[in-house]
Amino acid sequence: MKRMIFWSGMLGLVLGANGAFAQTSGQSLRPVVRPAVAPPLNIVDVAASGTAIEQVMRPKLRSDTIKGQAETALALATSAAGFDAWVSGFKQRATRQGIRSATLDPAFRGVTFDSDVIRRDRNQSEFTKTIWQYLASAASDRRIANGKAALAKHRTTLEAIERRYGVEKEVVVAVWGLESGYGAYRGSNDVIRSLSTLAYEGRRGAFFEEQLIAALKILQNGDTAPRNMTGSWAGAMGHTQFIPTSYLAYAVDFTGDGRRDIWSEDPTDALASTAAYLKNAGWKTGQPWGVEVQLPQVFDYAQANRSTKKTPGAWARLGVRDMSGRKVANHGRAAILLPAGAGGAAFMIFDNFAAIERYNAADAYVIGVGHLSDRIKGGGPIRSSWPTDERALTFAERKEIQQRLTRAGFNTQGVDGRIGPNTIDAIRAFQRNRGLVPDGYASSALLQKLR
Ligand SMILES: [Ca+2]
Repeated sequence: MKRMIFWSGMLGLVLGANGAFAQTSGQSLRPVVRPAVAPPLNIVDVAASGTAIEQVMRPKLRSDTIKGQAETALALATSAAGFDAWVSGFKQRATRQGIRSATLDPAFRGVTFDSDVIRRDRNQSEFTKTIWQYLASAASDRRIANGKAALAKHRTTLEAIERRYGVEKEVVVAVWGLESGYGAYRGSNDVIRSLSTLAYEGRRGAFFEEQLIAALKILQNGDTAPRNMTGSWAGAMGHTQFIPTSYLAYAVDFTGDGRRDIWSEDPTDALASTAAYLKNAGWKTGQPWGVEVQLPQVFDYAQANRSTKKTPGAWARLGVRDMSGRKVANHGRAAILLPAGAGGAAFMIFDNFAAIERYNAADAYVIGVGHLSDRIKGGGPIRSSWPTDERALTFAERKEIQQRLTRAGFNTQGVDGRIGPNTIDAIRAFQRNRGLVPDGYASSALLQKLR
């Protein structure tokens, strides 16, 4: 799962630098991990009441009219009728991929179509959050306090995991906090039922069928039993919400009982699996994910770009300093990230930013994990102000920006509602052309100028 890759994961996509998040209520947690295809992004707001915040990249199918609801109900009834036949066909495909009937039969015993899963898949809210609204939840006082308590409770285990994988315990705890509220919201859906429903009739059938095959391999390995394999409605499992393919690739047995058990109350295997995942993604021990910085009065904003990397010393010569006015320590080459454009906080981000991104590609998620880990470690809040008079753009508005830019001669290479590198480049070109600060930020103010 990676940046600019779209997840499909469980749901959403990455909106790129200007990420806005769509929020779904009552959602479960989501998977995270990067798939060969596109993983979903989702972030769980633990502090609240199991409310998840997700990024949505695609237009959602809405059924908010009575007619739409009736059509949905009819479609779901029709779908349920075809489910058993689909399962029969799927079992043949699974057999050809090495899944034995001794695994398939108990896995599908009593499994029925789950119309609630499809409703959740289709009813993503259009409501979006800005980066500062997202961070207020991701690093709320409550989530910070719960993280400190979780770290204290599992300190010995987390220190052993840190020694084995080289990933700092506060970072592992922060992922845990965002993915499941430190284990409080792991999801109680039957994973085989959810994945087979989504593979059969969801929007990304091929992706979910791949996940279903992976889930059956997990059962065939004997790591857990069919009805004990629970997770989010979209198949993300355990304390740190691994999707099945990521589990197969990265989960570890840290307790030494021979099973990679990420479903139990004991979070040990899940936390070690997260550390193993980050290590595999290139985690560098001791390197920060990022450091909040202040930019000089005169700064070439075209350099605030993920592909422009310099040492902290080189950035310091351009006037980039930490919030105390000092040169940032030399942790390696870094880029400057402006998640809310020139009007908000700036971060000097190191390679570990990209490692967290492998877990979930949304900038806001990565900053959320990183900042929460800093706070759990005792660090202070982000000091810069945010452009709070701005609001999150809707999907339709993001498309309108792309349409208007392209029409004005600044080609976004397509109109898909996602603010990716091509759109950011087009925004910067437009801004330069109009004598504006070329920060590439897609804002409601920018849309006004385009109109
Ligand atoms: Ca184990």
